[in-house]
Amino acid sequence: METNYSQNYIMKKFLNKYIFVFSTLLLVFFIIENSFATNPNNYVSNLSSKGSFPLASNGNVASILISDNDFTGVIRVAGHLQNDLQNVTDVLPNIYNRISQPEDYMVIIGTVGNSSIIDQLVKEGKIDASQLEGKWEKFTTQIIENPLEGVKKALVIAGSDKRGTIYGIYDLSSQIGVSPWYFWADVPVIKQSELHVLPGVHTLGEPKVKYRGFFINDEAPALTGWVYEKYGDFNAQFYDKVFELILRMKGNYLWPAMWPPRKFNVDDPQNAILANEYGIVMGTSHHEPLTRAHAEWDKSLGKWDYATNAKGLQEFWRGGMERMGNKETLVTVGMRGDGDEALSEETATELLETIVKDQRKIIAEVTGKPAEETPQIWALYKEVQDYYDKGMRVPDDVTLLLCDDNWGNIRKLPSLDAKPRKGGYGIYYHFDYVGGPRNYKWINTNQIERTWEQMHLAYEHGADKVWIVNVGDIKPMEFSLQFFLDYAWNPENWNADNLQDYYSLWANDVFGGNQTAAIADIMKKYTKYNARRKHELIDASTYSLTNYNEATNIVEDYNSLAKKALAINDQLPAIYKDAYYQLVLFPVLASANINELYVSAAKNNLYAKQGRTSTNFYADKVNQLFDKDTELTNYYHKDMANGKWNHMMSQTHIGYTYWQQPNENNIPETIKIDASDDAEMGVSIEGSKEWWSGNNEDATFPIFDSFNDQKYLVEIFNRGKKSFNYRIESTNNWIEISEPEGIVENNKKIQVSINWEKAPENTQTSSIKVFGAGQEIPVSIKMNNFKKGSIKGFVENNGYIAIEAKNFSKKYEPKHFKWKVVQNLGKTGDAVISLPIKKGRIDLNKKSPKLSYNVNFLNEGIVKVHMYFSPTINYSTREGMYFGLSFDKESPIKINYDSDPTIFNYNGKVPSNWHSNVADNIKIITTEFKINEAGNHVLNYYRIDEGLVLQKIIIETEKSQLKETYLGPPESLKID
Ligand code: REL
Repeated sequence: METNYSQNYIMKKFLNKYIFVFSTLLLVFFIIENSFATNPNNYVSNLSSKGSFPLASNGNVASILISDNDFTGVIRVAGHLQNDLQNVTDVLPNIYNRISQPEDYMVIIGTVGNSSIIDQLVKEGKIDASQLEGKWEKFTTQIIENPLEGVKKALVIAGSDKRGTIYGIYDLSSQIGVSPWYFWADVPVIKQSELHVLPGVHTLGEPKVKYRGFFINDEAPALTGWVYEKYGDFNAQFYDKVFELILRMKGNYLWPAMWPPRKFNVDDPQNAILANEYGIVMGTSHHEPLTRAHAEWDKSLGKWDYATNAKGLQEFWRGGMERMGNKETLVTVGMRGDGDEALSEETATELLETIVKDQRKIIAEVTGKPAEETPQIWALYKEVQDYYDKGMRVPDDVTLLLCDDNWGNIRKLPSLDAKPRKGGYGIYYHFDYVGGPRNYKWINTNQIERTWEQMHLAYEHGADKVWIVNVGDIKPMEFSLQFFLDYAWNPENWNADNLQDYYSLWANDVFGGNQTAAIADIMKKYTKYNARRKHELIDASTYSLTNYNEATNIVEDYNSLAKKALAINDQLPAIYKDAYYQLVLFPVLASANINELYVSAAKNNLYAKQGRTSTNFYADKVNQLFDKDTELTNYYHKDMANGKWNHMMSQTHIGYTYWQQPNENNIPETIKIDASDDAEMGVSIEGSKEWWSGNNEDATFPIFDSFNDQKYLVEIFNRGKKSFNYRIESTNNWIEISEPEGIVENNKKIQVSINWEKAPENTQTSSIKVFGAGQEIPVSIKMNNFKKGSIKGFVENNGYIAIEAKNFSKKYEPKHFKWKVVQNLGKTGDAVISLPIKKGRIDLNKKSPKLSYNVNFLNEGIVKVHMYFSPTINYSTREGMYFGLSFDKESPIKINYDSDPTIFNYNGKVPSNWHSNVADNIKIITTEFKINEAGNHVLNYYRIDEGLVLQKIIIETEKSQLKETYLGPPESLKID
């Protein structure tokens, strides 16, 4: 019986702990036999059971047998298993190349067709080679009785090819508790003395995406500083660690670091040899053809210009191919300008076609094989996509590497009915980027939900040949990267319904079951908060200080997350603390800190204008938070893991003024004021940038209504050095004031609300008066005490209705269609997508898939419906991207999400609003409707095209009442 499951390793580990506990119970009841059959994901237990294999038991660890004619890389990785077993059990198992000393229990490792031992087992019918032959990267791990003379039982790990066997070995390592991140994130190995492998054929099958890997890029100052200190250079000692990491995560592909002066093949000739030995498929980035690093092009070779220097370039590329030899490589073809530049102002299609033709000629000549026998990619990156759009084609065997917009939004996908191509399609994606609108390379700002959603789209459109992601310095992208590779192994494992489990699976795996749910929650929230806006783009003006409490909420949310993260840290066993700091705590603390830094700077600037005494406090606070950023970094560099990761967080990140990073962190500008010696009162109110002191203009709160039961803040502040007494009086007894009198030292926030029981019905106006330091400042109040009556749905409030996409009142799903809530996707709540993707565009009519939102309007008139979508790019080969909207029973109107004109910028062809869309991480589409009557209505949202990700809806009912904020107002009250 084959237990053929295809979850990646992380799936297998989650229940490990519980399974052990559970199985112990079962053992007590003597029904151990079946205890693991229900969970195919774990095949190593701490308990022996019927038919199990004693990998480690009673102080013995089974010896490893691997034939010496197997791949050197497989033999090397078997050595890693030997070390892993020692790290777990404290016993170093023996490793043999031939069966000179048979033992009762042995681990036999080998590659079908490359291992005399495995081939003998196949010949004798002891293992079934048909499960492996001709397969890509597959392994089987199973127990064989009497495999060889003198051996009672063996655990046989057999691979279909080099990587298949290597994955089999590392899979066993992960089963015994060695994380792929044991080195790169100091995830501890937990000691175990009893390790028993369960019967059955354990396999992950074949991966669904053929080449899966990452690009080390933008690698200075962080990674470079670290590498220079620890290894001297980007040499084979460094890459050894990178290759191992890739393979432990079951990836197979790498674009190496290439920022000049780095040249993978030249810096250390062992680099490429080692990669090949490990079975790592090497490539070069999108603009480095025929395996040549960009930095290898020397001015003495002439101009990087095919029109004038074809010969020089051809020789250069020929050298690359000669050096490559038989090493497994995906060869980049095509050409861009010198470095990461466009080739020419115009789209030189004909020239580029000639270039690719000539490159293929070189490939064929040097390899001595037809060009199509060497795997190649052509990256449609930035302006290159335009060549393709204008009709340029490359031979069918070349993989078309489609790209995102550098901000995680895929720019092009094959049409759903595209004819199959031999080379297929791949995706080049980004978790880190250097370029406009801003570099983002400091800490992780990626949500796995968006990665899932975009790569799911890609997979559904048939882009499954290559998935490669730009990970910058590797750290601190650990979590996102592991998700990317896990998802690439089998995109069918993860869907909108189970995606949230990834957090707990990961947390459980890394932290050994300690605080799993709490850590999962932190990961989920910090990535969500960080994805709202890259830190590099945040400044003092990002969040509103006055509207909807936005800036305060942002700081409070981050700080409460930081508090929880610190509390978890206190509870964690000491051995996990280094891993926890780098994977969880640092990104949370540093992100919370930088957000508070900018909000404090904003307060300082505003308060200076208002002459508040506390202006200087916020100037000092900015200084403290700026220093704290350095402290957090210093801990990462100097204390964490005894200084192992020095330099890794040295990326500058505070005080950007344009797309390129500042040379050093620059503290935001602050102002100090000299407050008057006496007390002087000032007043500000929520929802207004104004402030009042001795002037007679009216202050007016936003409207209070009985449904939303708002509580607005009035802030009394001191403009002088002496404190003063204040008093607030209200004209009516239905106005409630949280602290009607007291003393103001600096600032005092007082809450004003309405007692709806006492308040008269319908609309009323009233006021309060604030007295202090010899002044008297009135604040007007307008309130609506509605009768509940027949109101249904989201209720209008101060000129708007705000709705989170997932809170629809009803959904309509015709046969084959589904609306899916993707939890945690988006800036404030969850997002909604329409599935299946494969159904593509459908006609719009009243029977189309529909989400309905009940709303209630206070008045008739024109309303603006603002639909907040994730900033998806129209990746499709057809015109436009459409959805439908209607109110009530009206026929839906068709709206083009992609109606903004296309422009060309440094990123190639993008929508004209691309800059603000990616910076704000939202694309808002606004449509006007006329509402003929106040009261209950239904807003309907229809699918036309697949691929749109709806996060939120804001209906603006009264012009200029909707206040400016970064995230939009919080969700309105809903009456069911
Ligand atoms: O993110 C990218 O793909 C590009 O910025 C880089 O590949 C780029 O070429 C850069 O590192 C330097 O040349």
